[in-house]
Amino acid sequence: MNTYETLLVERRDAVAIVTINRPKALNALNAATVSDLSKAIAAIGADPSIRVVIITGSGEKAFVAGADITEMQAMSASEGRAWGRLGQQVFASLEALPQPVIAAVNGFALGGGCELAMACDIRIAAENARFGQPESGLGITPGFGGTQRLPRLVGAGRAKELLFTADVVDAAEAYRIGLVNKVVPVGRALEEALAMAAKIMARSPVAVGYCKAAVEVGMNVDLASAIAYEAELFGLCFAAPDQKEGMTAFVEKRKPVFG
Ligand code: DAK
Repeated sequence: MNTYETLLVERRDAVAIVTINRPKALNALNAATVSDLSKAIAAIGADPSIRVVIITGSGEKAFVAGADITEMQAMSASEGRAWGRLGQQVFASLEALPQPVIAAVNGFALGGGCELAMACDIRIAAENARFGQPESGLGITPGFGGTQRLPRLVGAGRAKELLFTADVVDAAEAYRIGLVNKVVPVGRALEEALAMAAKIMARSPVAVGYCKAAVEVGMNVDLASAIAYEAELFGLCFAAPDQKEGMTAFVEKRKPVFG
C-alpha cells in the first residue's frame, strides 16, 4: 500500500484500514490530510481485492476533531469556497466507493470529523465518541456536507437543532437519534468494525455492491426512479455467478462460496 504524510493505510486480508494520523491535533483535517485522503480513496477504489474499508482515527481521544481551525482561521471567502469544494469532492468520492465503508469512531467526531463519519456507509461508535457540528459557534456553516447528510440521517428537526445549537452529543444519544449504527466499549470500535467487515465479506460481493448503489442512488432521486433502478440491479444479479451459487447453495443445504 502507498505511504502518506497524514494517514496510515494498512491491509488486513481484504479489508483496508485507513487511520487519520495527526494525534497531536486530534486528527484535525488539514489540507495535507484531505489531499492524502483523496489519493488513498482513489487507490482503494481501483483495487478490487479490497472488499471493505474502515476509517478510524489515531489514538483513543479523537476520530477527527474537525477541519483544522488554524489553517482556516485566515482564509478569504474564495479560499473558503475552494476548501469546502475540495472537501466535498473527497467526501463524495468516499461515499461513491464501490466497497462498503465503515467508520470506527473513537472519541471526538466534530465538524469535519462528524461529516467524514457521515460520508461512510456505517458508523460504529466507542462509548467515548462525541458527535457534533460546532461550526455555528465558529461563525461558519459546515462545509463538508454536514448540512445535507445530517438531516438525511437523523431528520430535519434534529439536524437543525444540532446545527443551530452546536451541541455535542454522546454515543448513546447519537445511537438514539440514528446517527450511529452501534455503540461498543472504548477500545473495541475497530475490532467491531472488522467483525462486521467479516460478516459483509461472507455475502455476495455483487449483491452487496448493488445494495450500496441502490441506496446511494435511490436516496437522491424520486421513489419511482429509485424503484426502477432497484429493478435494473435486481435483474443484473441474474447475470452474475453469485446468484447461481447463492441459490444453488440454499437448495443443496450448504453455505454459499462466493468468488
Ligand atoms: N483544528 C486544529 N487543531 C485542533 C482542532 C481543530 N479542529 N481540534 C483540536 N485541535 C488541537 C488543539 O488546538 C490542541 O493543540 P495544542 O494546543 O496541543 O497545540 C490539541 O488539538 C488538543 O486539543 P485540546 O487541548 O483542545 O484538547 P481538549 O481535550 O481540551 O479539547 C476538543 C478537545 C475536541 C473539545 C477541543 O479540541 C475542540 O473543541 N476542538 C475544536 C472542535 C471543533 O470546533 N471542531 C470543528 C472544527 S470546524 C467549510 C469547510 C469545512 C468546515 C466548515 C466549512 N467551508 C469551506 C464552508 C469544517 C469546519 C470544522 O470542522
